[in-house]
Amino acid sequence: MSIIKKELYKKIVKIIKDYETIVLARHISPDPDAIASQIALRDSIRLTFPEKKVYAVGAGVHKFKYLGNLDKVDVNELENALLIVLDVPNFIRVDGIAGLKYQAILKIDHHPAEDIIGDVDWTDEAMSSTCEMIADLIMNTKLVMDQKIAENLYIGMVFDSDRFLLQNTSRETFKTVYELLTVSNIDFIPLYNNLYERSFIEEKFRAFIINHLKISENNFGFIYVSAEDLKKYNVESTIVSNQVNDFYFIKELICWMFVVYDERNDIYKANIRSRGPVINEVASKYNGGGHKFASGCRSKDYKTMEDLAKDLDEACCQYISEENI
Ligand SMILES: [Mn+2]
Repeated sequence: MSIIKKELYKKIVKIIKDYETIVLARHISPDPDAIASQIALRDSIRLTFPEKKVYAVGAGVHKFKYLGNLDKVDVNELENALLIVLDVPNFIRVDGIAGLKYQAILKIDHHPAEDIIGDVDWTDEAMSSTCEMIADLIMNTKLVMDQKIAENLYIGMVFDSDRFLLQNTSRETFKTVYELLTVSNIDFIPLYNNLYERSFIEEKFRAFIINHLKISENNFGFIYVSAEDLKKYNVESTIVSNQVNDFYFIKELICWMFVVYDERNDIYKANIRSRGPVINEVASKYNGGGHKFASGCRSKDYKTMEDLAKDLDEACCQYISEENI
């Protein structure tokens, strides 16, 4: 381990040690990396420092319940807390901390930096998942690991890297996975049941996307899913973001954008993926964010989605001419 990293890990353990009350938070609409990193680090802190009060906050998601329970706690009543922010770079997307009076922030994240700056800050865009960071941290400090923590970290790493297919999966990622499996000896194959099992309805909905996706001459894919479409298939709007990763390695697609209308919140949500042009810079023009090749955007106005789609198509066009594809 490099000296810089050793120093960083020391600082992380020190700030955790320094606080009696600790609140761990992550982004709204959480995915397995967000929830697993939150629960794994909470459980590890509890095992290492049993006297501390440690809470994982934010709204739970039924289908990720297998990762463990979140804590029902009134954050307004907590004082002098350390806030640990995981897997999210901006305050506006942190779930469950409204009214919390925190003294300091420890941030651990693999998204491009935005407005959250930790008193101890470990932001590394090169990492494939937040769980990869937490796994490496726990294995190289006095923080304690157990079976369940190891399982959660493994699930988060597999999910965010899409089974080690995506950008940012590195030799270091495999090294961390190898070490995690070695020290914990977890049975990892059965974990895929929770992560990848899906209903036949979801598969039918995927067929709907396949049948209705429009692909431009610049290899840009676009689909708009209306509230009526969702009703017809009896699915929630979150199904769209769950499926966007299933469209990698289609020859005719270098970038794709799925837009869904979320009726409950009266908002249009776009999920964008790319295996060519950098897309988060394009999306940021429309207040979107995310990673270089996995991005998203929300707007009350459909026109924003159309404009963003046009810009992405243009980015594809440029990418193709530059790369001579
Ligand atoms: Mn993540």
